[in-house]
Amino acid sequence: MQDQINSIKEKVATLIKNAVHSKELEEIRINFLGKKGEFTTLLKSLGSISAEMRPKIGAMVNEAKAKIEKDLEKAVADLKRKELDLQFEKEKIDVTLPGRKPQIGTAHPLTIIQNEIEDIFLGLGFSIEEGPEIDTDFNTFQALNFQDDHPARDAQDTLYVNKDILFRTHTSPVQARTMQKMHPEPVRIICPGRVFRRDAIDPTHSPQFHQIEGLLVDRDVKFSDLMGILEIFAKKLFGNDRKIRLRPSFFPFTEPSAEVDVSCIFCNGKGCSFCKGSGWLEVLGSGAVHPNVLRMGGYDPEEFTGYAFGMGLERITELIYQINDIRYFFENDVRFLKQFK
Ligand code: 2U9
Repeated sequence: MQDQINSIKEKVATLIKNAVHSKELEEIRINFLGKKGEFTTLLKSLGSISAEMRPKIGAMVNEAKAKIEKDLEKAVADLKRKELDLQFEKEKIDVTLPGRKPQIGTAHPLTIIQNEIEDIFLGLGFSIEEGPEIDTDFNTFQALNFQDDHPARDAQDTLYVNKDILFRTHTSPVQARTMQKMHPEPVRIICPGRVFRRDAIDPTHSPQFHQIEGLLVDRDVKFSDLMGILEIFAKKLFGNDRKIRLRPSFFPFTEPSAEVDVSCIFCNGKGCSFCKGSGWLEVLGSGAVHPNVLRMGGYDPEEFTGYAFGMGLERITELIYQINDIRYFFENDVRFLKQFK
């Protein structure tokens, strides 16, 4: 009998040692200590035990069962500990690792420069006006004194929705609308915004780009006022030792008109590759508002005069950041964009 009990104990000890899941230990308990377990079967097989031997055998079996119960409890606890240690190992976090720096966004270079230009003119008493990107032929061309056969009206340059509706080619319609709305009050505005030209994309052309135009209409406005405001603008945006130069030009909406250069921001006027040796960089166009434009805006040119200017935002931004390809501005390459803080 002792041999049979010892054989069960050895079998259980091996099973417990090899168990890797707590449910295996539960099966050992059921198979050996349960009502239909091996000990119960052993006792049933000893039906002919003498009365005096029964208590002795009963005690031997109970002692073996108690030992197995104790071993099972320890094995369950050990297994749970191992499972917990395994889980900790899998889920452990090394708190000494450096934190992951969150990817923070940066302002687009065009936004940075547009904000700088807006701040300069807001500081000079101008307000910001915006308007529709799709506008009428009248607000875009007629109100700006474009003759009917002006090449700018040509479908080669302008994107038309229909005969009278088009994608604005400059932000000038906003100034025209503002004059029609505000006359005879003075106007002192800048008009930033997207404009559209029928142009194939290449390093210097895009069918969509941005302009910032300005308009001042009041009594007794002189051309020298325009030169003064442009000099202040150039010094504030490009550096205080910048100079400006005006060259005669022509625009239908201004007379006289002038292209405006700033002394080169790279060689300070000596001549370099950026300014092609001239010492000057063209930055904007300007002029005294044409009387016809004042009239169509509801202002009597005998009583009111004004000046206007216009610049390409991409052009200014390319100069400041030395960017040589307009396509960088709209390709959204993070490697390009994240350089601008
Ligand atoms: C009204 C009256 C006058 C806006 C002006 C320019 C000169 C000019 C170009 C510069 C580069 C456009 O981005 S660009 O291609 N613009 O040179 N624009 S004066 O004159 C106006 C506008 C509206 C009612």
